[in-house]
Amino acid sequence: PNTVYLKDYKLPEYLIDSTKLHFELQPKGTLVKSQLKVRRNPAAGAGLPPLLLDGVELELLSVSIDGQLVPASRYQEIPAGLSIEVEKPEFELEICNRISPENNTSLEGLYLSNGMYCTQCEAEGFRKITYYPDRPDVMSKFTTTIVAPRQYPVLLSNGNEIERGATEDGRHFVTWEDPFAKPAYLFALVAGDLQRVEDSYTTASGRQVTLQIYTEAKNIGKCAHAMRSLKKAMRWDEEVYGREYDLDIFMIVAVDHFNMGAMENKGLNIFNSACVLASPETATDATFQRIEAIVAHEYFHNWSGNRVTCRDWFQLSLKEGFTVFRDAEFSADMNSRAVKRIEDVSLLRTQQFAEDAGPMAHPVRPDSYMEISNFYTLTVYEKGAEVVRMIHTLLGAEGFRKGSDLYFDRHDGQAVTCEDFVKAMEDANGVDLTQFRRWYSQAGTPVLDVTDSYDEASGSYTLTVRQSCPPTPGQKEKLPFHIPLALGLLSAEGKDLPLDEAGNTQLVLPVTEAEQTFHFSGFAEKPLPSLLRGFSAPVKVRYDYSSEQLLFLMRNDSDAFNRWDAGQRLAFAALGQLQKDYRNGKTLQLQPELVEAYRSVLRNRDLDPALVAKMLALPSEQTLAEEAERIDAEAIIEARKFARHALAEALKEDLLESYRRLHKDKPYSPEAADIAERSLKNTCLDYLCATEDADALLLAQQQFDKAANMTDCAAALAALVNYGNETDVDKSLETFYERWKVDTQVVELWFSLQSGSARWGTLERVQTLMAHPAFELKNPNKVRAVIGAFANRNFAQFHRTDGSGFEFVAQQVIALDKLNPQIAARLVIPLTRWKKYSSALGEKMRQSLESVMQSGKLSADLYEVVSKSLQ
Ligand code: HT7
Ligand code: ZN
Repeated sequence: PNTVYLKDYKLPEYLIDSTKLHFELQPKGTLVKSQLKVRRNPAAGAGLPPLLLDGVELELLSVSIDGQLVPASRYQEIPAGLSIEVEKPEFELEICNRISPENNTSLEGLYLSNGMYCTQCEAEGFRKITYYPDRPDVMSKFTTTIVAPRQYPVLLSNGNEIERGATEDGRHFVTWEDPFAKPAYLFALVAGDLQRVEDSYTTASGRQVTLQIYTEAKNIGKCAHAMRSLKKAMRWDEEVYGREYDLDIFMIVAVDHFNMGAMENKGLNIFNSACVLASPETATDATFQRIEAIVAHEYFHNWSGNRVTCRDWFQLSLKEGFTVFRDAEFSADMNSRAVKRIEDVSLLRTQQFAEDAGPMAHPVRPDSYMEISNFYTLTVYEKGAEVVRMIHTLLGAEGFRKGSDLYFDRHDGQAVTCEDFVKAMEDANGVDLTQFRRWYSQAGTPVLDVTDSYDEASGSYTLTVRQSCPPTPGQKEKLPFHIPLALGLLSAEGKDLPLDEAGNTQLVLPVTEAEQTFHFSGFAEKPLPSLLRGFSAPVKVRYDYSSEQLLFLMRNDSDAFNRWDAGQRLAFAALGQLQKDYRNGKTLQLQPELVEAYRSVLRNRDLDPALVAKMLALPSEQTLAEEAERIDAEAIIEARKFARHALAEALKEDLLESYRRLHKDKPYSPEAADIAERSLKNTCLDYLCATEDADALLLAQQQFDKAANMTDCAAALAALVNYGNETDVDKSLETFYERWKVDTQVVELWFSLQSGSARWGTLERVQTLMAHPAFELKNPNKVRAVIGAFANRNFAQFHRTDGSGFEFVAQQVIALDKLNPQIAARLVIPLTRWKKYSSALGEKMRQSLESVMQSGKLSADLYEVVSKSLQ
């Protein structure tokens, strides 16, 4: 496969002023007619070069220019699509082609999902529908007519419906017109036998917008939460960003076969069913919150992505990083801010940091790619959002809003770059972000080594910060980043000390040099630093805290994030010691301070229960692996298992007291306060079951038997699966399946509970699950629930010392690549980190990766990931 470079970007040779599409839907042979008003781009240069149109797996039927059939001698089918000779600077091009949605298992372009036609065009899926300049900087006004048999009563596309009627042969048609120019990746079409729920929204300026959510009839009762979330998101975007919705209708469609979470097509968002459908009986609190976040994320794209879009795919973070930042702030405003931050940082630390340290590491704005689908990464999305957050921190909320207003005003209707975004922020605030731009171009996770000193005589305190960044592929040396380091200093009483003459108790230190010193004065004793408050930059901070200092911060820091982080540091240290002792064959013993710290957190009734639940959670095995110099999987597993068990034994009474207090018999609500209580209650239940006491398992069994909502039911089932006796677990799993086999989302949960369990999800059981009638290799949700959960969450079974876990995943990747390359390339990622493992296990991992490479011709997606990982 070819490598595409950012440095090679060239303006499009031709522009498309309008795009008229006509579809005649047939599973095996859908006819597509496209009529394009083509114009030579005056900015691209002189002359009339051939018109190059992208096209993949298309059957070309005819080409006409200005109503005349073009002879085959004047165009050529080339590997990338079609090349057409051009004679004049403006003309009307008509192309007819045929495609086969039924055979499309890649879920890109036009495909069928449970008998419903739907499309996925981002990033380069439109070229699987018709010949077109499939690049985001070609923006066009689309009109779409869909003709289909009556068994597909609902026919949808972007914009507003302008016509509908019957055809002479008994079919029907609907025509849609989108008044906003857009790139082809935002095109969408849906046709099916769907039901809808409808609501309306009045914008701040008083316009009425119709809101519709479409699903299969059986799911119509599961749309209320998404609709509520959509209306909240619309209001929030008006209040926080001054952004109103711009069409008369906004539609969401739920689809079962989908490669990602959802897609922000203009006016017609298409969602993975798992990210839109929920009811208290079938969805957990985590799902309710995820739906709220994803509905908001896709809605926010209407401005950050659609009205202002990306010039090229290297700029992907322009829309994704910014939109993830926007949805994170929305979720923080709707729920607990601290808990949302902890969740996002945990994801970043485990997965994005691992990506930054691995063979596929790339900057937030990559310089090159073979397959763009591989760059929908945690770096582009989550680190990209952190970069936007840092700009917010540096400018303050007001300055950031000035910047975003200027950005939207200046670039409305354009396809722009990350540079344009930063420039708008600079211009609106009169600041210089030159050095800050390195966050877009340099990969890797910076490390801050912090030391301090205190001079008793003068009462002055000095903080020294050294920054470094490890090399990443293609980038050996890094220049210093501009890092906003949020700092507080605590007195011996645990109070925030004033840091400057204005009396500020928190400052954002501008760390810009490789080594830098910051001075503070006026202290009667040495203060204790609270560093990187709120995780103000995506970096690792090393400071030599003692256990006492961490316990002190856990109790006293006014920054909730850093209270949690102090607990994590303490747990890391304890788990590190346990790993060492395990390797040296010593008897394991948990540090008593950690037990007491957890006890006092559990007893603290002033804290948000959701925060308590987070503070009680030990760092995951994946997080411990990311932090390790060299991964010793067995030591990680044994140390963590021991610590969990020891904590559970020591805190038994407190856990039971909290469980009883929080286990209430009240109707389900997805409100933050109720979610928080359920989260702490179920954390306690899981710890209690870790003792494997019969009483605790009985509690779980009772909760499972009586649960009136899926949060409690699934938490109890998970505890039973992880700790219960085999026959009982089998029975509970069977009962659960029989009750819920009609519900696709619940069956996915049932799969992932088993595959992700270290105890239950043995390789043999996972293989049995793959043979289950409800499993479908063509459905990415099922693949993620069984194989993904095994590879990413079942640390113990995936890392079996005989390497069979790796081999299993490698085989599935090979099989999947033939059906759905995007999913195969994602599933292989856990195998790519082999260099970080201790030699025997690392070698087994490398061999499975090698077996993928040797298995035959790989897709470009999979080839890119595997070849870069084997280098
Ligand atoms: N912008 C959307 C990305 C997306 C996607 C990318 C590649 C392949 C399939 C896809 N489905 C959706 C979703 C988002 O980030 O909002
Ligand atoms: Zn997005």
